[in-house]
Amino acid sequence: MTSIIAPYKNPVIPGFYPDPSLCRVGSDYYLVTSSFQYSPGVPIFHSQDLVNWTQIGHCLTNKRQLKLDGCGSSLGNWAPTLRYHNGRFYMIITTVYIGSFFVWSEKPEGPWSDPVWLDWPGIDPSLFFDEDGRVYITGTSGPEESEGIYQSEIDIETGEILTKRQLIWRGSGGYAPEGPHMYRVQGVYYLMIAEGGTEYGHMVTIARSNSPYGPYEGNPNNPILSHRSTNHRIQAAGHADLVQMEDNSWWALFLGIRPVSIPFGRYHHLGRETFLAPVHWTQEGWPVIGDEGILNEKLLDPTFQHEELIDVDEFAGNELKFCWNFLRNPQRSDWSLNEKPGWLTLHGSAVTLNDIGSPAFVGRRQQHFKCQVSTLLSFDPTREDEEAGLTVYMDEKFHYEIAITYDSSLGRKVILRRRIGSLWKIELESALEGSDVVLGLEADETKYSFYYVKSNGERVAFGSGECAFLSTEVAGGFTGVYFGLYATGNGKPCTVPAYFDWFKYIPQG
Ligand code: 6LW
Repeated sequence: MTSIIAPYKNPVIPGFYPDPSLCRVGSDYYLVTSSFQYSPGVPIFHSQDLVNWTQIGHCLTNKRQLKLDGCGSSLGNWAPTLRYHNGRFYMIITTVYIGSFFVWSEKPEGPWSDPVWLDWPGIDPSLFFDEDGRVYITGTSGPEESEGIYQSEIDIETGEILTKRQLIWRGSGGYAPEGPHMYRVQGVYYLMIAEGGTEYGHMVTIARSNSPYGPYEGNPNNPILSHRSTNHRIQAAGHADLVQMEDNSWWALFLGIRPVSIPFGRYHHLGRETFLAPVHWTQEGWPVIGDEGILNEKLLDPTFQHEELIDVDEFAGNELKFCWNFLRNPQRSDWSLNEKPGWLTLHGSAVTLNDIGSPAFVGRRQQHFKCQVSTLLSFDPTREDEEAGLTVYMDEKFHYEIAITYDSSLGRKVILRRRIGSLWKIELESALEGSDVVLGLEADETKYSFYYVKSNGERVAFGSGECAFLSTEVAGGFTGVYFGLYATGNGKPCTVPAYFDWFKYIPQG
C-alpha cells in the first residue's frame, strides 16, 4: 500500500496539462488531461503515489477519435473524465462544436476503442458508476438551457441516454458552473464542480444529496478550494477531481496557474498545470481541499524542477516519445523517423505556423520557467520561402522562431522572427555556411534568449523575446507554450527535407 510519503512539490505535472481527472485501480493511479487542438489527444499518466507521474500514452490516437481538422486554437478536446469499472477504463470528453463521446479500454495504455458518440449537449461530461449498477452522466448546460449541471442515466454499453436530462444543481452562484464529478461517500451522493471561470476567479464547490437524482444541497461553506482575490503564488485553482488512497486518505488533483509577476501585472505562459492537495472531511461531512480551501505554501515550490523531465531525444526509435505532439491531424507524409534513421525528418508543406492547419510540426510543452532547449538541424533550402527551425509556439498568432531559410543574395541564412498578433517581423538575419547548425534558446521567467552554433563551434547570441507576449493574458486561449521543430514551404511544399539529429530539453535549477 502506497501513501504519500515523498516530499512533494507542486505542480505535480508541470506544463500545459489542465483539467485533470483520475481514478485508482488497486495501488495504481491513472490521470488524464485536456489536449485541445493537439494530437495524439488526451495524454494519460500513471502513478503509485499521486506525486510522481509518468505518461503511458494517449487515449485518442487515430482519426476516428480525433476530429481536429481545421479546429481553432484552444478548441478541440476539452476536459476529459477518467473512470474505471468492471475491468474497463472509460474516458469521456467533448470535442468542442462536434460533440461528446467516450472511449474505453481494458488497458490504460490502450489501445482505446472507437468513439461512442453521445446525444448529450454541453461540455465537461463525467461518468459515475453507482453501486446498484446504474451509470450516470453529468455535464454542463447546453446552448438552449439555463446554466447549471445536468444529469441522466446512461447505458455504458451503447451510450444511450436512458432518462430525461435534468438540472440537478445550479452551483453556489458563481459564473460558469462546469467540470462536474459525482462521488458516493458513506452512502451520500456528492456533486463537486468548478465555478467562476477557469481564470483568476476559479473555485471548486460541492453539494450533496441522499439520492443520485438530488435535490442537492450546497455546502454552506463553499468554495472548498479557491485562490481568488488572494496574492497566492498559484492562481486559478479549480476543476478538481477527488481520489481516496488505500490508506483511506483523500486527495484532490486540480488545475492552477503560476503567473509571473511584473510591476502592476502578471501573466502565465506555461498554461494551466496539474496540482495536488490533501483533502480532509469536516464533522458536518463536507470535504475541504488544502488548508481551508487554500493550497499550503509548504507544498508549493514554483521553482521546483522535476529533474526526471530532462529530455535528450536522439530520435533513435521508430516511434516518437509520448511528450511529442502534432497540431491537429498531421499529414503522415510530413514526418518520418525511418527516412534517415536516427534523425527526425520533416517535409515542409504549404501549411505554415500562421495557419489554423497542421504544418510539419512536432512539439513538446514547456514545463519549466528556466530551461535550455536546442536541436541540431541539417537543412539546405534552395528557395526563399523554404524554412525549418525551432519555434516557441503559443498559437498561430503568437510564436517566435529561430530558423534556417534561403536568401537570393545571402544564400543560406539564419533568421529570428517574432509574431505577436498583427506584429510580425524578422528581427535578425545572418548568412550561414555549412548545412548543419545547432539552434537553441535559454528560457527564464521573463524571456527567451536565442542562439545558434556555427559548424566551426562558434556560438552566436541571436536576439530574444519576452515570455509575456506568448502568455494567456496576451494571446488568450486555454493552452500553454510549446517548443516545436518545424518546416514549411510557406505556401508550397519544400523542395528539400529538414533533418533534426537530436533535441535537448534541460530544466535549469
Ligand atoms: C473546460 C472547463 C474549463 O472544459 O476550461 O477549467 C475548459 N475549466 O471546465 C477547457 O479547459
